[in-house]
Amino acid sequence: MTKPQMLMIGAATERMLGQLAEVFAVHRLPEDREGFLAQHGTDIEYLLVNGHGGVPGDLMARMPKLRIISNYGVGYDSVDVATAVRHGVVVTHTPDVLNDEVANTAVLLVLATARNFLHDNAYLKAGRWPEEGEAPLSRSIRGLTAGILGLGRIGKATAEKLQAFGVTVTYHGRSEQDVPYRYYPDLVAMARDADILICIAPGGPATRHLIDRAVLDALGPDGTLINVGRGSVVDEAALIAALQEGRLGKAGLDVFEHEPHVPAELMAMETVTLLPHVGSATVETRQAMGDLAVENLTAFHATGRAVTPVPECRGM
Ligand code: NAP
Ligand code: 8YV
Repeated sequence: MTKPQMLMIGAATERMLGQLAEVFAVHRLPEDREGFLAQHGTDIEYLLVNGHGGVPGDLMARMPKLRIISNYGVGYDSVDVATAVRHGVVVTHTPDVLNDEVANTAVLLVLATARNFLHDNAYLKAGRWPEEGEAPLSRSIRGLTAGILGLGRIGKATAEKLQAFGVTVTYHGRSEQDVPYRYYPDLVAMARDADILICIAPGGPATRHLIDRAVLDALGPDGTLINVGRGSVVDEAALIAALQEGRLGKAGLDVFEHEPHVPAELMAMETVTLLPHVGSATVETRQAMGDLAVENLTAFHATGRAVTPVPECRGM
């Protein structure tokens, strides 16, 4: 029997490829996108994308038999869900299995920025310790207040971990939740009262540049911005200006507005700790995410139902 046709855009692990090949005829989108679509576009029913590149609406129009898009990641702002729903295409993602890892990344960024660990590591390796003596003192996080923008699955996991370090948690979102943390309906007010602002909100038009000059100024010269959500939530130009002008103290960033391009101004600043979008990037967590991304495709193939559709596609 011929296998159903599946297209893969972006990276996947060997384990995922092995699992997928058992069920599907797997294609990778080649450089010659037009040539591929002309030859195979009308046969593709299943699509796997990674959360970075996503799938634009115009590509969907070239695949009229498309039934499901499985996103290998929880954030799906790069998938045009409205167009997918209009075409009757189910979109799935990988919630929960990465909460712990991404929360660890957020806490590590909080600690790395406060304690200057990467700077101290470079100081030692450059041979400066014997020459220049002890590295400068850093700051403790005990007793600080962290305001979380986006107290969702990952935000809640981060809040729990921060409490073990003696950090008080507050949060902002569109709605108040039944949680033991103070809710701020106003993001600027939360930033004003916080030492650390942690962004774990999704990307997309609704959250674009929520963290702007006013929020950064409210956080202030002793404040720290941590972003493990999406780069688009932060006005990067405003962030660079605030850091350069000393209106904001420090930043720890895993995500950027135009990945994989990171502004040279951010790279040049010692007060900034940068990671190349590795929040969930461990073997263990990527395995769990990969298994779920594949299961969404195979379960849909076998039963017509996906395991973890995005909220907009529940019931499809
Ligand atoms: P989630 O459970 O859906 O939580 C998202 C939170 O954001 C909710 O608490 C929501 O609260 C808040 N939110 C949504 N829209 C908002 C808006 N317009 N204004 C203010 N708050 C808003 O999602 P999650 O699983 O925790 O994942 C969160 C995000 O983290 C993902 O979408 C992804 O972008 C990012 N992420 C990054 C990495 C990484 O590698 N760095 C890894 C995984 C995920 P309300 O509904 O009350 O507003
Ligand atoms: C991954 C992420 O970088 O899940 C997300 O939303 O940003 C990350 O876990 C990515 O999606 C892996 O493909």
